[in-house]
Amino acid sequence: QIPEKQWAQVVEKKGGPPIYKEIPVPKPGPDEVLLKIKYSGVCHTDLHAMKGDWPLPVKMPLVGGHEGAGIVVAKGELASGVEIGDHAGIKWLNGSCLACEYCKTADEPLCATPQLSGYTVDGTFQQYAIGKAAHVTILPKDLPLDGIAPILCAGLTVYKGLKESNARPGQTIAIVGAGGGLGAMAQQYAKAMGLRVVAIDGGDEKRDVCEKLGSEAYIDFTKSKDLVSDVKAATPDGLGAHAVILLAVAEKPFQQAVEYARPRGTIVAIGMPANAFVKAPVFETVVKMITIKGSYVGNRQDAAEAVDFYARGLIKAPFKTVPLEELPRVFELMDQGKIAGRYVLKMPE
Ligand code: 8ID
Ligand code: ZN
Ligand code: ZN
Repeated sequence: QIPEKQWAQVVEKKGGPPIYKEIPVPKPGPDEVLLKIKYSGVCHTDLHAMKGDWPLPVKMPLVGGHEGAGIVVAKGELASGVEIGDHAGIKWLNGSCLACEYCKTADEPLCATPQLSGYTVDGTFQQYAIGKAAHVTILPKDLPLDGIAPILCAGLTVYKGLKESNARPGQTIAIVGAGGGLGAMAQQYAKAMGLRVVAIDGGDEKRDVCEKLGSEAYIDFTKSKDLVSDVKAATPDGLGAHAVILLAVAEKPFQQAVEYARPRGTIVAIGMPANAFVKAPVFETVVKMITIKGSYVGNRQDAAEAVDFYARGLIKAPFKTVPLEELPRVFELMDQGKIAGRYVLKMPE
């Protein structure tokens, strides 16, 4: 039985805070499904959305969240490929036009008219959330919905970013922001792909997490006197990383990475600090033949593959579970850079 009202975290004005209150349960349109969300991860993107950090208009009032795992409880008459009772996930790309060049070539995150969960449409910080049937990720029923929630953005995004880095098994990848939500996942996917990991983050709690996740070296950016030479020294031949994955919510690493990437190295920008620029010295970029690129979530197949890595037991990133009510506290910790791994919100029953 689907109720009329439900609990949600609603951001009513730019800057927040989120208000825990009762709102109506939405009704799915013809091409949509309604999920009873069980768990939702909290991504730093949700904090950027509340703050209005990006040059992309955000819906207000807003129910954030885009790592929602739950059960399909209703569907529109055109919603195919997904059945009531299925376990499914709502990710950042809630929907796309399915007709443009990008959608037709499986580059749907680049669609010019997307619906973005917890940004341009309401997301998963509520008990019942809507997703386009074509874009929800079907989840195997034997997997725990709390553990799998962070795969829907963090896991998917770093998995895609690692593919975009072109790093090969045996090569070294530097992960910047390695102790955060995306970073913890990145270490696990990198390891599963046979890469060697140099983790960069700040503080001893992040060090513990990175060591447990199998990084070969941890470099503390708050303590290192020469980050560039420390990263290079941590690679087996001292030449630097074959690829760098930038996940930090700070501008400096985006300007520094070219210095510790090895010749022919690839730098993948994924983190999106407000008002930041990727800046690199032209001389070094040229003579080292460096590639600098962005990577933005992943397509539907990437999502299925990212889930499959999890299903095979290869991904064990740390997370803490708290009730939906505690979102404001999670945002505070996140703002202070104090979260090692991910927080996952449990919806009220
Ligand atoms: O598709 C995409 N490109 C995409 C998808 C999902 C998320 C992009 N993102 C973006 C988010 O919007 C955010 O900007 O990736 C960024 C990281 O998201 P997150 O992992 O959810 O954030 P977090 O858990 O707060 O982790 C950030 C980590 O960066 C570290 C912090 O200590 C934290 O562990 N960090 C910072 I802040 N400054 C650093 C520095 N200078 C740093 N680590 C190393 N060097
Ligand atoms: Zn996200
Ligand atoms: Zn499109």
